[in-house]
Amino acid sequence: MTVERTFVAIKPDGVQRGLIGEILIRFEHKGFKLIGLKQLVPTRELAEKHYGVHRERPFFSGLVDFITSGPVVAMVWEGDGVISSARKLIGATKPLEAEPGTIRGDLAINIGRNVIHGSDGPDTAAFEISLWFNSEELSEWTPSDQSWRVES
Ligand code: DAT
Ligand code: MG
Repeated sequence: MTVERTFVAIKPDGVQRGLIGEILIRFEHKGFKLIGLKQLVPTRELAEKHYGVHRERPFFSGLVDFITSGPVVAMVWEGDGVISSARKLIGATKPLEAEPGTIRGDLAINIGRNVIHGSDGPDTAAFEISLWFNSEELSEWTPSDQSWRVES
């Protein structure tokens, strides 16, 4: 497995519903390493770039309205296989189809209010990390229990 980084964001519904701690703990307990964390209200420009791939979809303007409607908690997580593993922790896009045990499966019912975003592949992860974070906002560090988490 390769060490990867992925971009994860708790959307405004997750923040408004008081789910920040509940979501952070799932990534911490899984064993991934937190590299960057901040709360911000995204500008329309940032949101439109972030969801640029969906620009032509009918839900695009509503999605941008929603994601800019309040604070978002933006994160970078690092670890072996973290990009696809984060997507598994997050669950299916449609919360009613997301498995119990996943974040969306446990915490959401509405596709337009599905609580959390996670990058869907290596190129998207690199693009989204550089879109949301400056390099000085990212911490290089070694957890003291690192040898217990990763293959040596
Ligand atoms: P994901 O967030 O699982 O990567 P996506 O990239 O296909 O899903 O879509 C981005 C977000 O857009 C998704 O989290 C919620 C919203 N969305 C997707 N499909 C939608 C639809 N059919 N109606 C309303 N919102 C939708
Ligand atoms: Mg997506």
